[in-house]
Amino acid sequence: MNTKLLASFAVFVLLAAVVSVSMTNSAFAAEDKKAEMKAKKDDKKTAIKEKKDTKKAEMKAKKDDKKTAIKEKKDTKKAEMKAKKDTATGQTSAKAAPSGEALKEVTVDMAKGTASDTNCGDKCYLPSTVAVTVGGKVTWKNVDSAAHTATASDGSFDTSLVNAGASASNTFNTAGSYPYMCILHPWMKGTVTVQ
Ligand SMILES: [Cu+2]
Repeated sequence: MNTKLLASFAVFVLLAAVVSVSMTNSAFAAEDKKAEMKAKKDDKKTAIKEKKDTKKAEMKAKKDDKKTAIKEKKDTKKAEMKAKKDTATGQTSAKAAPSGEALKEVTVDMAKGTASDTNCGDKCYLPSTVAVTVGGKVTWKNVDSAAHTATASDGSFDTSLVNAGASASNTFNTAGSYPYMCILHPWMKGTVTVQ
């Protein structure tokens, strides 16, 4: 009887020991798992932060690029506006001093050598400024060896190509000042005043 009780007690103790060891083990395992999870979480956090920082830097770089592009565009526009203003001023002074009386018909020579002489100035078209009455006619006579055009800056008239030795005319029915140029040799410039 006593032996049986002792044996039962021994079995109980053994069982308790086994259970306790296994619980301790599993507690350690849980601890390990926790630590691992934390490490993983930290890694993830770091990765996310790094990604965010990279994204931020990229966005900033993009923004800076955009700013530079906008500034460059603005500068170009400014320069264009200034050039336009300068041209307008030049036209006004030409208008203020018209050369000669308005005629019903005028002939303008497309002068010799103007295809290569970029400095022909007011001697590209001869004369470079002419005045006609409303309804008047201007005839361009090409006395050069190269083809030329007389093309209005505002697109209101265009002789198109006038070959060497040929002529082309345009009738002006609306009063105003009509600056024109040669589309092949843009340094050739003239003005027709209609009054
Ligand atoms: Cu020309």
